[in-house]
Amino acid sequence: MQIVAADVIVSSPDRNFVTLQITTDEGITGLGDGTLNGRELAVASYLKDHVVPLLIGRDPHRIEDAWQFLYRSAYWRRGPVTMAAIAAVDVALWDIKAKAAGMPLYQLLGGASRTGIMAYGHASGRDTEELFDSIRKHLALGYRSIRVQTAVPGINAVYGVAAQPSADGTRYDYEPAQRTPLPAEEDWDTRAYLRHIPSVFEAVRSEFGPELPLLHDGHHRMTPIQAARLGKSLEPYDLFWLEDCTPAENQDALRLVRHHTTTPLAIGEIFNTVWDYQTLIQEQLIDYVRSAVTHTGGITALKKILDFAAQYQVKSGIHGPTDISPVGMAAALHLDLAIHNFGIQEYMQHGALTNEVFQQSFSFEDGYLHPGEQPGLGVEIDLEAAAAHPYQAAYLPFNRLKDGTVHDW
Ligand code: EZ4
Ligand code: CO
Repeated sequence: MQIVAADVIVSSPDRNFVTLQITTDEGITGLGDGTLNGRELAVASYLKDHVVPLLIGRDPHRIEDAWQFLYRSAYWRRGPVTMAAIAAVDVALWDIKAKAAGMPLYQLLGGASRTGIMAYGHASGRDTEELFDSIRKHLALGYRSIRVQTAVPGINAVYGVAAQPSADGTRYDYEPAQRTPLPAEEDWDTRAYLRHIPSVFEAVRSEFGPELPLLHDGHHRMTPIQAARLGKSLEPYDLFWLEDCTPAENQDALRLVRHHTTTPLAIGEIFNTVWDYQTLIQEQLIDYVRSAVTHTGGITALKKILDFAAQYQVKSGIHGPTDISPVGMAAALHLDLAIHNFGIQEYMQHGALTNEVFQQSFSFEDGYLHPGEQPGLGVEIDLEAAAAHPYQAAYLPFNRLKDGTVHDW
């Protein structure tokens, strides 16, 4: 088999997505996700201008070789743009290989290690009542694990809090990228946050009981000692994990947090390679790997990271917000089903327009996801529907402290 074409499709149904479609001379096509929220066109150009010309004529079955070739021949390694582009190629090739084999992709990754994939959803609210409503809605949808984010008194806009239910009554989620010409400015006050959050979890535990797994995302905003204090103060509420408690470019920061708290730690949604995890995994400073298939160079690379993690009892917690396309989500689900050290899968649910562009065969029942039994990933793209929703510039917000200093968002 030979690759005869590779097309980069940038569409914006509910939000922007970068999709790579690889076509072979046998007529089999494969899809890969290269969406990088707020920087989509950089990946599209990387693919179109620098990768697609290298793919034509290659044997699509040689996935490991394609990965090593794209990673090493660029000379400039790592980074979110490069690794998202490599991921798009990698996942499209796995899709082709599995379609050629007539099997769902998870079969080629070793087969199913479980019957279903436990998912967590995003509940949020501006106050306790709104938060409880949101948790109840998620429970009604079948979710058995819930991430909790709330507003903080004294802060105007906080990551992860849906501002209001949508007018048409459909369930809402928090979509951080906004279709604005400039990134929106939000505000932040760590002391106010640290004072408030334990009371939120106390209220949630007393309303919903001890069993429901609860998660929380600190979104990179604390120093190690602040994160240590938060982890410690949340211990009575038995979190499933505390995510991104510090900006983890400095892996050593997690050692301090770890020495102060038994709250499980999850990190890595902005990581790109196994090297970002080296200290964290080897020294068992974290409990869950948060990388997306889309941002770490695809299934080939994330499977290796998770196999490394398994040796240290570190589990998967694959990133699954709406800025991972249905193609990237499907790739995650096949990997989740196959690996032994599965932890949990984030599942935010895409909007109706996105589901028109991407036809999917996965299921979500009783809190558990399954990628389905279609050969390949089980996702097809409707090119006409995609073309009807062209790219729209959108940016993630950023934070400033009260005195105007830019802060991690
Ligand atoms: O803010 O994917 O755990 N999930 C998250 C996400 C990220 C977005 C950024 O594009 O932190 O909501
Ligand atoms: Co996160």
